This record gives sequence, structure tokens and C-alpha cells, in this order.
Amino acid sequence: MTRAVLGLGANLGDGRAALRGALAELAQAPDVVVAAVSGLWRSTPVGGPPQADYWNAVVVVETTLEPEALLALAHRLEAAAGRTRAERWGPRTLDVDVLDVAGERRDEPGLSLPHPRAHARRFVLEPWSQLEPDRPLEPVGGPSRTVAAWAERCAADPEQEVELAEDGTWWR
Ligand code: PH2
Ligand code: MG
Ligand code: MG
Repeated sequence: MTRAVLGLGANLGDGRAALRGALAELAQAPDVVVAAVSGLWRSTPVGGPPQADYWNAVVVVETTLEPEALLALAHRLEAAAGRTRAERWGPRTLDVDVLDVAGERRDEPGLSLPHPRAHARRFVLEPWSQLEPDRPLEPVGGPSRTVAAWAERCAADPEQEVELAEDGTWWR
């Protein structure tokens, strides 16, 4: 089994329900075991057009899937939530990003590992820090720091407000 980390986000429709639905489906998916789920976070949108605040969470899974198959699963979860791909960084019913797969490095269309912006986004780093603060994260062309250290570097960014909305078993 390989450890992988997924980021979930939603800001169209009932985003909290979309994240809960995605976690329920992940828990049912063959070849995937949900190992840990972060709290449920609220965050101001980063990039894209003016849009509603997001719900965000991070999940650690154990899986026998290759990164490509995990990405395909992520896209199936998005489709099940009614996602259509319009504008880049626009509002979405559900976004499932593969953030890290056992420290593997990939640079393929649609699949860059680690996720190229994970180290710079509070809405990823704060929930991830709840689960794996000491995990090393080395972006392309950047230094290796722990997830908690990257989170701390972003914490002062006034354009990236995040707030823990619910902790514990919000997703059950
Ligand atoms: N996702 C994006 C773009 N901007 N902002 C927040 N707060 N949360 C997100 O999940 C998010 C975003 C692209 O996937
Ligand atoms: Mg995303
Ligand atoms: Mg995405």
C-alpha cells in the first residue's frame, strides 16, 4: 500500500455536502483505504474571478492505485458531484486534487507531483498540517520543508484567510 494525500474543495451549491459525499465514496472505493481526514475548513478564494468562500479539507489514503489511477478516481468523484470544467480557478461543485503520492515526482499533463501549488496555499497546508505536520514537501525548484513549515510561511498572507469550521467527525 502507498500513502497518498488528496485535497478537497468546493464553493458552488452545498459544498460541505459535496465534501462529505466525496469522502463517503472514497471510503467505498476499491483499492483505497481512508486513513485520516482533516477538519473542515472555510477559506477565502485564491485566484480566479470573484467567487464564494470555499470549504476545504485534506485526506490521507492508503492505496494500491498508481498515481494516474488515483487521478482518474479523483475525476470520477468530481463528475459524480456534477462538476463541469469551465473557467480555470472558477467556482466548482467539487475539486479533488492529488497533492502527494509517497513523495513521488511527476511532471505530466494533468498530473504534477507534488501538486505544484500545494506548498503555497493555506487552504491545503492548514488542513494537511493537522494530519502530517512533519511530512517533507519539496516543490519543483524549491527547498524541502515540512508541511507545517510551509503553512507557517503562508500564514501571514492577508489574501489567504482560513478558518477551522468543524473538527472531528464532520464527514461521517
Ligand atoms: N481552489 C482553486 C482556486 N482557489 N481557493 C480556495 N480558498 N480553496 C480552493 O480549494 C481553491 C481556491 C483551484 O482548484
Ligand atoms: Mg484545486
Ligand atoms: Mg483540481
